[in-house]
Amino acid sequence: MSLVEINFDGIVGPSHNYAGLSLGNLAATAHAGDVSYPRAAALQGLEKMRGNMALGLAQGFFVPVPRPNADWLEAIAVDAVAGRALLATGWSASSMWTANAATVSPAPDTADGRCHLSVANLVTMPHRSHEWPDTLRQLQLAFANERHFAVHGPVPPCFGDEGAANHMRLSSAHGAAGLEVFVYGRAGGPFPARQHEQASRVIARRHGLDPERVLFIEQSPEAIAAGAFHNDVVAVANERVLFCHEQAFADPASAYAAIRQRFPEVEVVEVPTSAVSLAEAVRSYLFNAQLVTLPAGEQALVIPGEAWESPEVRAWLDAMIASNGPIRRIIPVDVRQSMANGGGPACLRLRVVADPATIDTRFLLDGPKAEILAKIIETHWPEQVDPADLGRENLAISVRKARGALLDALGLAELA
Ligand code: SUG
Repeated sequence: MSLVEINFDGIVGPSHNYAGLSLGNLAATAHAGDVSYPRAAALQGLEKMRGNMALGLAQGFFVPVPRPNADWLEAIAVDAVAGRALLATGWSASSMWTANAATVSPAPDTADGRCHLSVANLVTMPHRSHEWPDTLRQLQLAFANERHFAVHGPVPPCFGDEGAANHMRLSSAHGAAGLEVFVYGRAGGPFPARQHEQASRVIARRHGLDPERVLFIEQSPEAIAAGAFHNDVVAVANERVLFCHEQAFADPASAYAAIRQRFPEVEVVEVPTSAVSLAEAVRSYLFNAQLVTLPAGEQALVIPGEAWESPEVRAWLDAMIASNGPIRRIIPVDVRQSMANGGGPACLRLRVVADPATIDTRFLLDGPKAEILAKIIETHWPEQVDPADLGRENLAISVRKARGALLDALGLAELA
């Protein structure tokens, strides 16, 4: 069986909008009230997937969850006096950021030799707290093969869990046993700490991870206060490489030492604050990159265009490439519609190390299927959404119709 890394991107949903719902996510707050472009957003995401496939990487996807979520809006008794922000919580396309869909422990890391996935409860933000039942349905379909996968429900909601965005894996190769690093935040700062330490510990136990190959590291409170609402805004790992900002962790020296002790091969590529400030790292989303291993074995960094255009970031990247470091290629991509809500290239994908032959093919992408997706999006996704339109019946009808057309085309009627 050949284990490879497959990135499952979330297709940007037809209700993609800027409602400013995520306190502590500076991009989302800054764009609150702007008009969004769901069709362009979904096509940008699809183009990123196509670009990664052209690099020779395996690609999967998840479909948007049903919106507006009538059960949720009824549960919170939204009416004319409830307010626009509460209404918007039922319309969010936030399931597109599949780095928050689940935490994944590949088969080589687990006691029973299966790949374990725990759907994230996302309890901290009301608009994301009701994603998980529909996400779980997709995980149960895509990874239904119980010989190879174990799909878990959410951690109890008293412990906030935001999934893979706060989880990194270091290994000599994707298919080898790895060190799983969970990063949690501590409450008390100006913004919510969305990943609780206990949630991460629950996941490590239920996935059957070897305690010798697990670490729990505290995220730096300054990073959260600067807008790094998930660890993947300031750090990303791939195989032997940990790429992070100097201020990503509360105690960086101890964090690196603990990682080195358990995984001596690690290569830490740290960007100093003197080269790229925390504020610029968060603004440019340099670290919200896909650090990938290309088929020839070299590592490439798929970064948002915003990072490529930042003079400080560009200067650091140029010097890094010239120095012959472990990251050999930089690939900028345009995901501006998602970025305006605080979701870069890395937020848009969930990494699963598995044998593609064990996965429901309906969730795997190839060239012809990408063509079909593009046609559906071009035909059915609204061109633009003004937040003032949320709640309108004609928008609800077109959003539901768009998702229905997608499910029909993919043979996924059971998700309707
Ligand atoms: O949860 N934005 C998302 C962005 C998630 C990014 N994911 C990772 N870092 N992995 C969030 O904050 C904004 C929605 C709005 O305001 O309308 C939002 O939910």
